[in-house]
Amino acid sequence: MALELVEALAEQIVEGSTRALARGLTWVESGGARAEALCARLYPSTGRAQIVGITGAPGSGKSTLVRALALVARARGHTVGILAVDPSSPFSGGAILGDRIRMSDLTLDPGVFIRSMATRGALGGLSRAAADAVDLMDAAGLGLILVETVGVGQDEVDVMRLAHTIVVVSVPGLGDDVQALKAGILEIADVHVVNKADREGADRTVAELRAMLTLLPAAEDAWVPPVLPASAARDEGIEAIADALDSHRTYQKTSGELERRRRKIVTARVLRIAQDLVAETVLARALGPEEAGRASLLDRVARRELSPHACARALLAQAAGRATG
Ligand SMILES: Nc1nc2c(ncn2[C@@H]2O[C@H](COP(=O)(O)OP(=O)(O)OP(=O)(O)O)[C@@H](O)[C@H]2O)c(=O)[nH]1
Ligand SMILES: [Mg+2]
Repeated sequence: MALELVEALAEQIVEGSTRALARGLTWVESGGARAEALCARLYPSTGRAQIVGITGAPGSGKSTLVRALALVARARGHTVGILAVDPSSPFSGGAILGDRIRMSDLTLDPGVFIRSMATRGALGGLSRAAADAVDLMDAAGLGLILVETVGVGQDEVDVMRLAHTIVVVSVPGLGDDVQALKAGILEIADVHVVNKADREGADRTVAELRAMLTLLPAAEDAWVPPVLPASAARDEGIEAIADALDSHRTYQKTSGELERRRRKIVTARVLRIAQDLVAETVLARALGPEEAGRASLLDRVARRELSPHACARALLAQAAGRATG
């Protein structure tokens, strides 16, 4: 890996070159040493952007909302980065393309940068790559970064944990609010949007959500997540959502919550990377060719002579011995 290449690309990204940013994001998507080097080089230049995660059920209107919010943010003078994280299989290219087409009028604006990212199913890969991608956008000077991901599982909740502000999008009358609660989505919301408020039942969903929020534990001076009806398709209620994002930012800054959230974000991120490294090292230890003799450890587990716990500990101890020795 040519370090000069990393350095040159990093410089161009910081200077705001869109082409360089696009190239860097491709690096990040494929992962590996050069991506790690690029992210390390750019990390000191991050920390300025407001990172907003937008999640919710499939088809709830997240992309439509992201588009509308981006337009409002542009009118308010912010530059905007959009990262659409597609959590499903690599075969979902159609959905990504669909998002791109709907976003197309934004792509003409040089103050907006849009990127879709598909997962490769790597262990911890999704949230790690998303966090690195957001860093690159941040280092490129984009002021508001909107990260869209569908709220269906733990991976997606993990992606949301990179955001300073989390917006959860619901729609009227699905009656699956309780399911969302189970998935841990509702608890992480800083702002609730009831989209498709042009449809019947929006008032009830707003009321239900507000009622549910009162059941969640909250400290006395804590931020109370607003529940905002909107129609992203009709551009209604979007200014109020943008206002809520601003208010949340202001609250975070004045209360010290921003520093706490940042701390939580980096902690989760470092843990995830460390977990991946441990998993890789242990797996390499267990399955690597040079360990042909020791692969019998796994055979012994299969034969029930060794417990999975004992085997994992043994492999970890060996890996640690190699790392320090
Ligand atoms: N009636 C109505 N339809 C909407 C509204 N917002 C979005 N839609 C429609 O809902 C459908 C899904 O919108 P998307 O923005 O693609 O939803 P999404 O949540 O990004 O979907 P996925 O990314 O596939 O999970 C589209 O047909 C939109 O036109 C709205 O406010 N009202
Ligand atoms: Mg979408």
